[in-house]
Amino acid sequence: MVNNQQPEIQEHYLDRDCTTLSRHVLQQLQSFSPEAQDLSAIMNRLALAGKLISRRLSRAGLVENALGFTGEVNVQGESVKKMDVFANDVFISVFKQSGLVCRLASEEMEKPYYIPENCPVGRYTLLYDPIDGSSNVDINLNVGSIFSIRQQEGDDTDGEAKDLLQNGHKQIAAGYILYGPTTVLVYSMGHGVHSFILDPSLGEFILAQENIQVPHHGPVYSANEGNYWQWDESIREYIRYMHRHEGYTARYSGALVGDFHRILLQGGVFVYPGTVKKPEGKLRLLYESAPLAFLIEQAGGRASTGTQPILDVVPEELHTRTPLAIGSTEDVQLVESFIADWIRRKTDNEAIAK
Ligand code: AHM
Ligand code: MG
Repeated sequence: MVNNQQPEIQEHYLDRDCTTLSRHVLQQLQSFSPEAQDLSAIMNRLALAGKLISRRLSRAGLVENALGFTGEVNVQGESVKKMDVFANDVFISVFKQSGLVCRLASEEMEKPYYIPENCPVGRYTLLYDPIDGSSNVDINLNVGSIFSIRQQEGDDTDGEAKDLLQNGHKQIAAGYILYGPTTVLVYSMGHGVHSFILDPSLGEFILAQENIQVPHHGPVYSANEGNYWQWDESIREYIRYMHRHEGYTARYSGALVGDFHRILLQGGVFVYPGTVKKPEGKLRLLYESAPLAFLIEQAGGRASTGTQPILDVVPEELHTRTPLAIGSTEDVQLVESFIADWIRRKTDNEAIAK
């Protein structure tokens, strides 16, 4: 029986269900130019990669060879998980024949993957972290994929991808896919931040929220306090300040994408500073920090190394790491103020000692 009771409500839901990712991208770009068509097609491919990874994760405990380690160590010196390899290969398979990209650079590969000569080559480069938070995979907790799109500059005939060693303002688009109770894709092309939820019955990412704005301040701070004695004094002072003041609460999931998503929607700050063992921290600029910095700035927030905006950092090499403080403007500024204060005191003390 047809329900004619509330046609406007029905129309609203149908409209929402029809706002798929690719339609949204074209609306955002307000154009059907070849560039807009390419970017829309890239987002579609990213959505396909997200669906394939989401499907694998949802059945990981039931299929052979989905969980656990491969026994290999990656370029970062980290043990590789089978899911890292699977997800890395998914992005390559999805883009190899697409004619949209010329290279794919991943956290899991020492050098970029160049599209072979017998395949159509596009003008864009995809940079990605196939599985972010992979320590969560084997225990059925949320993980994510992070992506960033840049245009190739120059011909890169030596295969060194030197044009990728530029700051984060060069990103054309960035986003992530969060594999949680639902699979969520969040992206920005420099016109706001928008989220989509995968509707498994349709196999489509459907618009959930448009123009997300991060609150100016939030209660959450997200840091691995297990590193407390590895941090320098400025960060320890900051954490002690958070302990002593009311209105703050800690949340840390072990997957940056999950922690970031919470902060994007509810406010707060994620902090991964340098440690004694890793003075530049753990997070990779091109695959993790810069794409999320692009998103948070689009959402009205802030991303910093503690002393410099993340988007201004020029990497020395493809796998350069940076300390990261990201989230609500006020909360990131608080972290920066502790670092600035500590640098000032150190400089003063050094001057006195001379
Ligand atoms: P990964 O991409 O190899 O999983 O590493 C990045 C992850 C982030 O998702 C997370 O915030 C961080 O590493 C956790 O590291 P730690 O266990 O040192 O707190
Ligand atoms: Mg990773």
